[in-house]
Amino acid sequence: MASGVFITLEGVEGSGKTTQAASLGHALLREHRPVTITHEPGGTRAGEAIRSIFLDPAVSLEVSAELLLVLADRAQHVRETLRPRLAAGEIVISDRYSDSTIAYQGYGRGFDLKLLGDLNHLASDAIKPDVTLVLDLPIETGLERTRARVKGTTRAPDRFEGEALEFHRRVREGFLAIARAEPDRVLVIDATRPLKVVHQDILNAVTSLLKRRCL
Ligand code: Z5A
Repeated sequence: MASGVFITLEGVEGSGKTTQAASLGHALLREHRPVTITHEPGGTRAGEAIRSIFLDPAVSLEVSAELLLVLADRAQHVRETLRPRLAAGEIVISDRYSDSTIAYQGYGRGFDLKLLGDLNHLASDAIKPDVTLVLDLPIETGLERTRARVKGTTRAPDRFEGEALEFHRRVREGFLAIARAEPDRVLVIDATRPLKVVHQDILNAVTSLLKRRCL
């Protein structure tokens, strides 16, 4: 495979991944670089169908069904979007990827981490991010942000927004544990700071990666 660069943004809910993925994408496009911004669950037609079941609070899902759905989404996303774009030499930015499975289904739901590693390997066709930026903040701050966003709208909380605080705490700890285990790939960014400051840290990390790759 290819000359492309794979960047993932991870973190708990409301940490700013979607906003920062867009700002990073715009900054790289201004430098005339080829960029694809994508997300999980979703990012393909099949993935968007899976996403609507996955997040629907009215759909009751067994935890194993939840896990298999997110892996099916990843298998499609990798083969339909990620691998071809990377093979074409693009910079691909994904809002969530396989570390979310370790954090949510592993640390959050309690699935065996070794089993998840093997399943992630299968679903991702062994495609690993070149760099992962974990946007870290207290879960209360993230949940406040997402609540403020839906205030005054008719949107109901999704299946994950309705989970107990303890679940979200375990997920945050999961992301931090992944970062401790893989310091060469994963960078933790303090996401409590203003948008522009967080953006600058992300851009610095990506710029230094592109320089190392002579891109
Ligand atoms: N999931 C899983 O269980 N297993 C998996 O393997 C995968 C996913 C891949 C996807 O939900 C759910 O799927 C997710 C985990 C699970 N559920 N949870 N939790 P999603 O895609 O709908 O939601 P999300 O990924 O959690 O994203 P989010 O809630 O939209 O948050 P975000 O993308 O991190 O943040 P944002 O939308 O950019 O910002 C949220 C608000 O905060 C918004 O109003 C911003 O303007 C504001 N914001 C952002 N940054 C700042 C700063 N720095 N200061 C102030 N305000 C800010």
